[in-house]
Amino acid sequence: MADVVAYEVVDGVAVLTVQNPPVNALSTAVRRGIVEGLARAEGDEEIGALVIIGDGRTFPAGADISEFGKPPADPWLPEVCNRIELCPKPVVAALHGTALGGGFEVALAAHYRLAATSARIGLPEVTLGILPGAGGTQRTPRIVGAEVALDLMLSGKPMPVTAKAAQPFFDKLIDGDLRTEAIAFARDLIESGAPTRPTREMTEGFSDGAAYQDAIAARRKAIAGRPEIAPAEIVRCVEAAALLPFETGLDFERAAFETCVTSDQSAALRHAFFAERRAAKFPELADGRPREIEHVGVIGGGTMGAGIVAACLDAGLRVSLVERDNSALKAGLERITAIEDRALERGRVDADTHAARLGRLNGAADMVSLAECDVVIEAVIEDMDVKKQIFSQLDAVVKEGAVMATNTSYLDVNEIATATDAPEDVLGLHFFSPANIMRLLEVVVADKTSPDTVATGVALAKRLGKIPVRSAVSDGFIGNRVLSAYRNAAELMLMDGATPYELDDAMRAFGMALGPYQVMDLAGLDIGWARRKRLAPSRDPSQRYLELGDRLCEAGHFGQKTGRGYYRYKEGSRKGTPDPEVLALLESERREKGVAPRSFTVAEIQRRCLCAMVNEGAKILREGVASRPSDIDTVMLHGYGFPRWRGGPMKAADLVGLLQIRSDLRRFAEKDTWLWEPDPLFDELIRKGEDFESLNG
Ligand code: TC6
Repeated sequence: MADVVAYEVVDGVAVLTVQNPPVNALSTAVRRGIVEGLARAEGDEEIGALVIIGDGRTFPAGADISEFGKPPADPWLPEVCNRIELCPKPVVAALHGTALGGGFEVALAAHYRLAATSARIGLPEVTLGILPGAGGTQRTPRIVGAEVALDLMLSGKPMPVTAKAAQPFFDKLIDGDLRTEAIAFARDLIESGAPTRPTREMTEGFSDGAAYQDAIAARRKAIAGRPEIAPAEIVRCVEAAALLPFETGLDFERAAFETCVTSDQSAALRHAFFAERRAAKFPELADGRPREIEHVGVIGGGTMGAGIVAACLDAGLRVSLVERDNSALKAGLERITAIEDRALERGRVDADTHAARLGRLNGAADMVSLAECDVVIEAVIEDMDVKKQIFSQLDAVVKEGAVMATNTSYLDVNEIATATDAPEDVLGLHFFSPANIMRLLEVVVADKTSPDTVATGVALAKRLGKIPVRSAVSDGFIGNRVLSAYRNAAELMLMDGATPYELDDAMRAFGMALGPYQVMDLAGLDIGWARRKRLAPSRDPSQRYLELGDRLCEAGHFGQKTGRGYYRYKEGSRKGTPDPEVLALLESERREKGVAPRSFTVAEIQRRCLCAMVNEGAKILREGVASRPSDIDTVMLHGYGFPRWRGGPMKAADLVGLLQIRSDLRRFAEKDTWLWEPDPLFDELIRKGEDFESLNG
């Protein structure tokens, strides 16, 4: 195996090339390799300067995230950075690709920095619940001041090296061959007798003390009250950089890093990072080969269909929209145009791109136009008969091997597939609204879906920039099943004495983007009502059922779009206020049912909601609907506003402890056993001393 850090001498310059694919993460071996390379170059009189560069697609994109949470191995990255900075010979970092996190910190510790013009830099540690703990919080502000440093560290977003704010970091941006230019630059340093230039000695970033303090104060205010630990620690460290001597600042940073890296939040955020990458690994990809996708058909130009079309156009695909008649077609095309116009108005695309996107779109009121499509996605109303009729017509017009997908949120994809003669080409692609923005895509694999069809679905997801998650056929797949359990828990608490407003406040405090009743008002109460009516004949009469939602719908209160739902909305406002009539309806239902209301603490509301989600998650796993617990987490993080810093419901349960969750479930199960009875998977895992993480593979 080649060394993870290659050492080569060119013309008196030692070139240290990190070669640790895919992203040159700074693993223990890489850190050792860099330190060894430094020592070798320092001890060799022939060497006048060093270059650190990355092989393959990028300069190191960070510390090796999989090493956090394990016992630390020497040398630590902060020591490596110090070694670089204290090297008596000039060290040049030559950046390309994505120089992120610890990778960028290595560059900050070097004495000179060059970058390919296409490179991007960033300090995304905050997205993992940590901070740039290899001196990044101390060195960055010394070069660029607090404003830009905090921008990089708190947003976590990469910045092109060509951005104005990035200029102070670089001595030169390179258009040509980076390695050749870096060696030439190092040669010039040797020839001119240029000194080392330790970042720790720089003071440019502190030159405007008032601006520095203002930036700190503004960020502190912006994050006040937020539950995440890392942003506050970052602000403290950047403040310390200006107040403390460098070495003391490093100690300060180290303590703050330890606080972050050992927190549950960081464990959860690291879990989320790997979970969304693991989700894309479908077993079918071992055999399945994706078919070519250039032309997509979408049937139905409503809100969801229009969003799907926009997502495809934005990804450079040709799209044919089909609607049932010309007026529906016109409305659908207008919806799509409006989405693309908004992107133009907001400056997200230029006029040429906007025109090119719409130029790839055509529409028709009959299915014949779908004959040449590689994939067709049906996005019409949730009605099995309508869908089956569409699929039988579709089967007759599409070319051989075209993938036929349904965007159903709940219906049985196996049954839909029976309407065709090619069930192996049928699968579910469950988009989330707005489909051109939401990154989650549940890829529903039916009994007869072929591996090639699955591979094509996954390839399409990636092309659209989505995170695909595999689900088997099940009423509500993964996300809507978990959501339904969450809502059942909420409804039972309402029945027993809580208000929708207490529920929403408690779940927002838990970290959900919106409370369950706010979400229902936003999505439209009529959607759930239609489903409840569909399922009414099969509802178990022994299960307690709150009728409040049905009463609201019968009164025409469908949520935000009608100005009334669980909340009241002023004309044009999305912010609701509690509605006393809703509370009166609730009280009267409780009276009718003979329920003596009791109060619920915030903690109990949160625990009941979490337990309901996790218990359903366990069922979903045991039934094989989801492939692994982390897939359920990915769905809930990306489709349902579950707080990322909790890692998703299954990770949150692991962090609470499965014994505790099972004991809570047993306690809740004294009433409404149908919802709370712990799934047998809990016993199985607890017996083996395992948790959900152990099932992630
Ligand atoms: C840090 O540096 C802290 C420093 C302070 C220390 C004291 N480690 O995303 P992709 C894997 S914190 C380990 O699909 P892309 C990834 O799991 C770190 N593994 O590729 C995947 O593995 P798989 C700060 C990593 O081209 C494979 O590489 N840095 C790491 O879409 C490909 O990844 C970051 O947060 C890592 N650091 O995007 C950057 N990075 O094939 C995190 C990637 O087995 N990384 N992997 O599934 C990224 O944002 C992106 O990977 C990317 C490339 C933009 C670099």
